[in-house]
This record gives sequence, C-alpha cells and structure tokens, in this order.
Amino acid sequence: MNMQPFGAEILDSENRLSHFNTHVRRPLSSLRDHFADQTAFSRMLQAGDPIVYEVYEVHRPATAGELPHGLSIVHPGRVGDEYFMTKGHFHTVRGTAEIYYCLKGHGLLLMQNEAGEWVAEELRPRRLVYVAPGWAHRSINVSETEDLVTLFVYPGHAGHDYSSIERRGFLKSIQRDDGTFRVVDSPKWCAVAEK
Ligand code: S6P
Ligand code: ZN
Repeated sequence: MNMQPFGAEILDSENRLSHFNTHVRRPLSSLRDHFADQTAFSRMLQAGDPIVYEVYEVHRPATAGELPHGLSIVHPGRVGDEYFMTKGHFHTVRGTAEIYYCLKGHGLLLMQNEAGEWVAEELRPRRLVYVAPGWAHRSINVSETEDLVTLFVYPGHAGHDYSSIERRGFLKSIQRDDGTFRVVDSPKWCAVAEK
C-alpha cells in the first residue's frame, strides 16, 4: 500500500479515476430484492442484465486515519416506475460519516437512520451531501438520460453493513410519476425486521 501522498485525475469523458484499485460493476441481477416491482424486474432481466451502477475505488487501510474514496456511477434507467439505484448500506461502525460530491447528472441520496427517520438530499453538479454518522445511504439516478456521477470519501475503519438493508429495505422509494420524480412509501420496507 502506497503510504506517500498522491494525486489522481477524474477522467471526465470516461467517468473514471486515472488510478484505482477496484472497479465493481453491479448488474440488475445483483439487486434482486431491492426493487419493488418484481414483474418489471423479471421482464427486464429476461431482456438482458443491464449494469445498474459501477464503483471505482481507491482502497486504503481499514484504520480511522485513512480515507478510502472513489467514484460511483449510477446509470439512467428504471425498473417499472422505480429509478435505478445502489443497494445502499449502513456503515458497520455506525459512528462513521461519509461525504458525497456530485460531479454529473441528477439524483438523490436517500438516507435513513435506525430511529426510522429519513432524508432525501438532491445530488446535482457541485452539490455535496454529508451523510451523518448512523445513517444508511443509497444513491438514485432520477435522470432519464444521464449518468449520475459522485465522488465519495469515508473513514477507513467504517466497514459496510448491507444485511440490515437487505432485511428491512428503505422506508421510501423514488418513483417516476407524471414526468418527474416522487418520494413514496416503499412497499419493500419491513417495519419489523422479521425476515
Ligand atoms: C461506500 C460508499 C460508496 C458506495 C457506492 C455503491 O461507503 O457509500 O462507495 O459503496 O456508492 O453503493 P453500495 O450501496 O452498493 O455500496
Ligand atoms: Zn457508505
């Protein structure tokens, strides 16, 4: 691991970093239980398995002093009326925050905490969103045509807890309605974690 200072370019035309350790591509099939409309999901999967989002990440040691970072790219698309989105997660160490800075596109960062509160902050170029400690987060692309590109930075010891979201879902879902996006109650939300 490089322990020296370093710089990197954000390659605008390719939506990627000049240097990174991993490039993860998440196809629709990896988001099976996240979208509300199962019929639309199956139909879309049969027609192919589109990439919903990609992440370029610069790995850093899992210590409090380090700052892993990278680019997240959510492609435009919908499953039924629900916009393409990331899986979403809590940080395993709940007391760790994160910063998202929007470079391109139009989206929302949907956040919720374990007390059942939720917040949806808009992502537009030059807008940043501070994910406070204890808030799960998911990014959603509400553009019909453009990629949503964000730069993220989080503490090295944060860890990722996907299972809480897989069990209970998010309280809200972002749906297209009458040509615009709406935040609606999610049918996937389990008020009691029974699964
Ligand atoms: C990591 C940070 C992002 C997400 C990325 C994909 O803490 O929040 O790198 O990993 O946006 O989302 P997800 O929910 O699949 O990790
Ligand atoms: Zn995170």
